[in-house]
Amino acid sequence: MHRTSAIAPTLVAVAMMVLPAIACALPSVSIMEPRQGDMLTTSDVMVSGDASGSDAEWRQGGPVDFGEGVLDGLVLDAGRLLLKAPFADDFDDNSLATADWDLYESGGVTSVEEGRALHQSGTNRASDYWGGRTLLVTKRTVGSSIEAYMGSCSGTGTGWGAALIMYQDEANQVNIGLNYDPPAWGGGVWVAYGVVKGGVQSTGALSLAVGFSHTFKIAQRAGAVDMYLDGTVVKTASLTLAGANAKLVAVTRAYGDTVDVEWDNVRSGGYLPTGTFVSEALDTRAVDPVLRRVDWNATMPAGTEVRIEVRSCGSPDMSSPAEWTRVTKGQSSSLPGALRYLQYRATMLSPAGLATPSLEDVTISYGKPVRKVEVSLDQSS
Ligand SMILES: [Ca+2]
Ligand SMILES: [Ca+2]
Repeated sequence: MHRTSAIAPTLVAVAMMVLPAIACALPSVSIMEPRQGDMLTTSDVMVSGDASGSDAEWRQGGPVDFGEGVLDGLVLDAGRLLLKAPFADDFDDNSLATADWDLYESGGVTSVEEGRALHQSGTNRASDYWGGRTLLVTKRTVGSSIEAYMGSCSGTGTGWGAALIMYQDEANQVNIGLNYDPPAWGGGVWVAYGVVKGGVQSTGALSLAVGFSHTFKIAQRAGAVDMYLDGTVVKTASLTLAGANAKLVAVTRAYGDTVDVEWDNVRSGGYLPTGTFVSEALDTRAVDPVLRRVDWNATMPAGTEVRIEVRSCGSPDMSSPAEWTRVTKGQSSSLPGALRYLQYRATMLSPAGLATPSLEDVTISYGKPVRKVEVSLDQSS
């Protein structure tokens, strides 16, 4: 120890517990006759009291926390995690997903994803009814149901329409949508359906369309297919469609007719059988945190499940982490040992796909033992 100043400066000794944050039982730190430039040795610093560390809680939930993790097969909806539908497209990125859709266009009518929606529009340059069609077909089966929102539908000429189709093959399919006929053929825009069962087709008008924004849905149940308009069954057909996919179609009747349809929020019924969420890594700011309790809030309809696992790692990039360890809800004993950075993984299950669990939040409580006390000398006063 060396002392170079003849007059002892006024020192304010500030004891700081850097690891961990302030505990309820603060140890006291005394600096014995400090001088500017002093090297502190253990004989100068005495720690007394109970340096017992502190407890902390990592609570995760809502769009921000869940938005910082990695979702696979799940969606973040109103701050909760849910299983995804087997097929869904909100057309929000202005780029048609060619991995999901096959596009068929003819006669000058095109399908373009723009403005967070799908637009099917154009002018018939062919001479037959289907000449001006545009078809967009999912490459996936669509589960028990398919629905789509029609934001608008309009056209000019002798006839035009747009429909959602649940499609098994040319001989077996069901559609519902809007269809315009000129006055001589009934007049007005109608909600119309079409059923092809074993190659036999039946079609009909259900009601005059009130406005041109509607949600259409086609849903299967045992031996029957229900057609919905804005959430209400308006027609039922007795048939079964196997491995069906969905088509969105816009048609015009004759050369020069135009059609302009906006589709959005295509969604298949049911849910994926499984999905996972991996959280960001939490820096506990403790060398060896102690897990105290893991808890969460979830809704689990019959046939669904939520599993939570935790792991930790000594580095923030979670390279070479400890193994995932599954924990039970509210578990507060026999928890795994932890390193500085904590992470959890939620696995959501719905084997039959009929309902989705909902994960609202996850809370991990942990203790931070004292391993180090840092002291600084503030000589400013
Ligand atoms: Ca897209
Ligand atoms: Ca959209």
